[in-house]
This record gives sequence, structure tokens and C-alpha cells, in this order.
Amino acid sequence: MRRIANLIAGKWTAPQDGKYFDDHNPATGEKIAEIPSSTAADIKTAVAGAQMAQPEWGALPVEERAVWLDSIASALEARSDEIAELESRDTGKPVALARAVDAARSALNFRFFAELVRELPDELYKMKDALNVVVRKPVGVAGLITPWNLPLYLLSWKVAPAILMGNCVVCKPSRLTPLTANLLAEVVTEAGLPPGVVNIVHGSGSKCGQALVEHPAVGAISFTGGTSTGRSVAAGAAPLFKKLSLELGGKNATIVCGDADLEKTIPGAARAAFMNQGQVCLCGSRLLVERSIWDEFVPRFVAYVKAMSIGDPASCDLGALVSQEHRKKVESYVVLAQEEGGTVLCGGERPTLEPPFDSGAFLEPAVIEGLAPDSRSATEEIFGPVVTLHPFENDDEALAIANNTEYGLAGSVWTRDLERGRRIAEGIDTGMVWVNCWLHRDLRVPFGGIKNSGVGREGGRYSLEFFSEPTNICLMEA
Ligand code: TXE
Repeated sequence: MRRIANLIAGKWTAPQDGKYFDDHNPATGEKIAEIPSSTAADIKTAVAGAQMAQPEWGALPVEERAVWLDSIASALEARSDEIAELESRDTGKPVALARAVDAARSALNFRFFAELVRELPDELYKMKDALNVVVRKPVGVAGLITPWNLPLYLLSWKVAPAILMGNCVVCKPSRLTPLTANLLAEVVTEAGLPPGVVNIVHGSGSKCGQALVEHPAVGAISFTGGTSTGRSVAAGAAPLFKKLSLELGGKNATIVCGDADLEKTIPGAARAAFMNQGQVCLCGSRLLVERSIWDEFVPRFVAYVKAMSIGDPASCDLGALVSQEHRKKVESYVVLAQEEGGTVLCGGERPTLEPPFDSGAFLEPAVIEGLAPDSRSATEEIFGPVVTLHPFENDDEALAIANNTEYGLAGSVWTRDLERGRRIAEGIDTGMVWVNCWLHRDLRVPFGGIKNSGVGREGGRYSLEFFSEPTNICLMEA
């Protein structure tokens, strides 16, 4: 059991009011750490630390900052197993998933942005009698607020481009999953990153997150989390004209056409539905299946889901949900779905597990059919291991169902006819669509959603643009 501290201006710092939260392992219920219950006063100190460091950091050539990103990436790679174990302990997710996704991507995020900036062409616009040169300057201090589902993966996705572009950052991780943010704090400290470039303040969203959003010296906020919280973040940032990037919830459709290769599609649709226990904003939580293959697809899909192991995160396909409270929220949707006329084909119950996992927040993956596409459980984000099945007769009907939600983040289409797949993909009102795959990521592409899934895009040069202010200089011979 560890008591961790904030990292402010290069110093390990206790919360000013001396209060701490307990951090638990959701798979066993055991207390694993104490984290600062910081307040606005701690945020204020951290922002001051960032402001102090920013002029010198921002004045470095971007190539020098890219070298810092490479050294952070190397340090994260060296601690990959530790990251996987910590992330699994903090979130309840399978260790194998934490290694393959969270740990690998956290290091890659730093490596990728260091490489990207080296390949970026200068931004020049020639006129017949003048030359326009676009210079990108840092915003200054950026506030990075991250959720509990992919803690270091999403924190590194924001920190890397933000500091690369010359900003100093104040990070506010989720109080539910602080440990790998603390590991990043150790890494940047041990790497000798100048004090104040990366500051990490632990605490609640209402006390710390909100203070960061409203701090007048924070010029940009990058937020990933729930739509309702995103609304209050936007309300806090708007009057101060801050740059704002919101990556929020999703209720994504997986569309399976009659000609899909089921050998590939069934595992693909199950992975899209249940990766990280369904706690990924990109998850395919609605499964739309063409009527012509419904009778073949459904029993095979249910059998596949039933065969997924659940329990000890060290060895199972599915681990625990992030908390008992979140499990209760997900269970309430399984009940609601049945009240709305759904039939649970499998899952939705608490598995019987041996100690110490008998007190973990586990929930068997649920497959539910018979719901009207506009029912609450088929349109609201559940963010857990629950997928609803919906038949469709033709592509127009599939699109009508897919688009009938307040969200617009992601989706996938499975068909042997790539032209048909692309046509359907273009018809879905969303930010990202995969065809015959899911979560197949090229980090250069725009990442983000529309409607209640957020505002703006990050990823590749979109991140570099978000975390900088362009100045255009038009040069004409005297
Ligand atoms: O998100 P929150 P949570 C969805 C999912 C989940 C719901 C709640 O539906 O059930 O969001 O999850 C900080 N001002 N997603 O509780 O509350 C908070 O401390 C500033 C989708 O994690 O949005 C945390 O660090 N900050 C999402 C971060 O915001 C505030 C992934 C996210 O917390 C704040 C996770 C405030 N007023 C959840 N209130 C995705 N898109 O992947 C809280 N925070």
C-alpha cells in the first residue's frame, strides 16, 4: 500500500490540506494506495509551476523537445511490464490487455509524436509577390483531464503532443486510477525533464478538474470522459475563450452484413463489444445483423461470448469493472433492458469466483435481443459488458438504426464487399469507422467524434494543431 504525492514544479508535493483518498483494486476490493485529495489551491500552485517553466521550455527548438519525448518513450518501454501490472491492479482489466494496449501505446504515443514532428513539412503558402510562413507557437499552459478506462494510454496521448509543441501541462487523472499517472511522474523526474514541464495533481473532478478548467492562466483544455462532465467542462472553459478538445461517450454500431465472413466477424464483433469489459468509448455496444444471417449469427455469437473467461485479471479474457459503483450502473441497464422488452441471451450476472476475486466488481458479458432500436438501453451509453442485438433488412435500415443516437463517435462494418462497406461507413454520422476490423489504429488519422461524442479531433497533426497557436507571417520584398 503506497501513499503517492502530486508532482508540482519538479517536487513531490503533499496536498495542501493534507487529505487523501483510498485507491482500491476493483478485482479484489483491497486498498492499494492513498492518493492526494487535492483542491483548487494545489491546482493553483501547479499552474504557477507550469507558468514558470513554460518560457524556457517553449523557447527550445522543437527538435530538442522531440528528443525528450524519445527518452520518455524509452523509459516507459523499459517499465512496460510494471505499467501493465499497475494498470491492471488499478482498473481491474486483464494484465494481457494492459500489456498489449495500455503499456505499449503509452510508450508509442511519445515515440510517434517525436517522429511525426521530424517529418512535418514547413507550412508555406507562396504568392506571386510574397511568401506566407506559418509559425506555430505554444498555447502556454495546457490542462489535461483524463478518465479511468485507459489511464496512461490517454494521458500520454495528450502529454506527448502538448509538451512537444512547447506547452507545460497540469494533468488531472481520474481519482479511480492514479497509479500509472504517478509512474509517468516518476519517469519524467528520473529523465531529468525540466521541473514544471509536466505537473500531475491527483484529486476529484469537482474540486481539481473544475479548478483547472476555470484557471485563467490555462489556455487549452483537453478532456476525455463522460458527456455530462464534458458539458460542465465546456461551460467552464467557454467564457474564458480557451481552446477545448472534448472526447466524450459513444454508443457505437457494429454492422454485420449478410455476406460477412463470420469466422472473422464473430471474434471481431465480440472484441469490439467487450474489450476492457466494454469500458472503451469506441466499443461496439450495438450489434446490427442483416436478417438473412440472423439465425446463423446469433447462436454462434452467444456461444463465443459464453466461452470468454472472466475472473483473475492475470489469466482471464475479462477482468473486473472499474468499481462496484460502476458495476451497479451497468447492472441497472441490464434490468432496464428487460423492462423495455429485451431478452438476455447470456450474461448480465455476477460470476461466482474464488477469493480474493469473490469481492471484485465482475459482471458476465451480456448479449440482449428484442429491444426497440430507440429504447433507452439501445441508445444510452452503458459503458460496460453489455451489447444489444438488432436485425436489419437493408443498408438504409441499418443506417437509420446506427444513426438513431445522440452520440457519433465510432462504428464498424463487416462485409466481403468493400465498396458496400465504404458506402455504409460514409452513411454513419460519426467520427471514425472501421471496415472488417476494429480499433485498428494509425496514429496520424483524426480521432474524435460529433454530436454528444465531443468537439474537435486529436491524433497526428490534429494534436499538434490543437496544442499550438499558428501565426501567419507574410513576407514581401521591400
Ligand atoms: O467520467 P468523468 P467517469 C463515460 C462513461 C462513464 C462516464 C463516467 O459513460 O460511465 O463517462 O465516467 C474529471 N470538471 N466515459 O466518471 O466523470 C474526473 O475526475 C473537470 C467515457 O470517469 O467524465 C476524471 O478525471 N473535470 C470516456 C475525468 O474528468 C471533471 C471514458 C473523467 O471523469 C469534472 C470514461 C468537472 N466538473 C468515461 N468532473 C471515454 N470517452 O472514453 C469530473 N472530472
